[in-house]
Amino acid sequence: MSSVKDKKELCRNWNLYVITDIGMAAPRSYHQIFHEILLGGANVVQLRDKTTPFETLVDVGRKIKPLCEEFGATLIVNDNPYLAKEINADGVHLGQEDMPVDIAREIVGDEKLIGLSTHTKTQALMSMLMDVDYIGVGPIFPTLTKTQIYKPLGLSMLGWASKEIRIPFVPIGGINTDNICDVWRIGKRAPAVVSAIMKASDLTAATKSLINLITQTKQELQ
Ligand code: TZP
Ligand code: MG
Repeated sequence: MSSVKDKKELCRNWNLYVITDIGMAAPRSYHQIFHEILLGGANVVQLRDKTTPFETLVDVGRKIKPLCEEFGATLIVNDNPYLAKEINADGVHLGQEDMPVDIAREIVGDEKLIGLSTHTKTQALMSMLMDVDYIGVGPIFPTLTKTQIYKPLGLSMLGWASKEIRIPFVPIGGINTDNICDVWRIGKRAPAVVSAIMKASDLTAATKSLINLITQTKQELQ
């Protein structure tokens, strides 16, 4: 990746942003989780793990990065820019309570993506003044995956974001087969999912079915 334009282009081509949860996907290994998701066709995957030690995640990262490359998928690391740098991931995703964006940028450099979670219109608008490449917007619906500190924003937030937010964004929170078509219709952006894939018995089939629903909705709108 070389320019800001290339990075924006990459984000705009994402089809489904899958976030890992090794607990939900047990007893699979990270290699199995990534392989199943990538076989399902997702072209961006986030390694999200708040408990495994750094060194273990470095070992994991060294195995899954070549796998993502083989499938042409973007690899994002949650929370930790040092881990993103160490395993040469494509980017890091930060929360509002994580390291400030400018410090993360110094660690990862200009070529890598920085994503930022936003939970209010103000946070989403502020992100456009920051050195971030894309934002998460959510939770859109109630979710059990993340301890709720922000109230669900609803689909109306996505209508607003699709008009007002001039950088790539990813709807997140409680998105599943029941609502993903509405999310696409209103937000027109590929959403991020955790439990809709991680809790499925067949991760490949679950990934395919969400991508198919998005593809169908896109076609209906053309
Ligand atoms: N950030 C906002 S909501 C959320 C994160 C990480 C959790 C989304 O998980 P799920 O299972 O797709 O609702
Ligand atoms: Mg975080």
